[in-house]
Amino acid sequence: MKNRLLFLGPPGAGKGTQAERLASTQGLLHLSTGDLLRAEVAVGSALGQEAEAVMARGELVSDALVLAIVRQRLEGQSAGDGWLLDGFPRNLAQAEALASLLAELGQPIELVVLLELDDAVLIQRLLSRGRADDNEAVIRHRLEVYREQTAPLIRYYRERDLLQPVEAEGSVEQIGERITALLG
Ligand code: B4P
Repeated sequence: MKNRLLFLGPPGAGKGTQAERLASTQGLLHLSTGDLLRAEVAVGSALGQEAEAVMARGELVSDALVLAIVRQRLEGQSAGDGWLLDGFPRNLAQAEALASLLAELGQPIELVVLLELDDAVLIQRLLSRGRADDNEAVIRHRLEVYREQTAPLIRYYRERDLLQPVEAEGSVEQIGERITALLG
């Protein structure tokens, strides 16, 4: 059973929703850089203060900051434990840094799940969620940032034979079953 996983997809595709579900059924560490950053904002740490305005604009927080958070969490894991990265990496620099970190830890990625969904449905889902960064102008900007910076990772992981696309339309359970079927 594959247990070192990465979830990729546009904002609102349901990465967080599916990652939480799968991590709990499979006993994996769920690492959401979005959730970790929001937690820093909530406690008002120096890191959170730096991230808050960037997130409110729908842009990406600096690579160095996100990498420091991920490194700290993954270093504590033993090889057999398993983890699920959700919302990270978000650009090629983060993907390269992650590859070096995982090589250092001897814990390579086993599967990259790409959640695919039409823009109109994404926008509707995010508008009904109503988080601080979920107004229409910011959502559109997050989609542009995704296309420019994150979408190149689709090719990056396809070339490494790790990518599996999943249709992210349907009920949470249906999508969950599609993902579980890929774990082997
Ligand atoms: P994230 O927290 O990663 O959030 P997201 O991409 O907007 O949402 P996700 O795809 O997880 O959707 P969800 O399950 O919640 O990023 C937020 C910000 O943090 C970024 O813009 C950036 O500023 C910063 N950030 C994060 N990681 C970073 C990194 N690595 N580098 C730099 N910056 C970073 O689902 C969305 C909604 O749809 C929910 O309301 C959910 O209930 C609903 N939903 C889910 N599945 C559904 C289904 N099947 N049917 C109907 N509704 C569904």
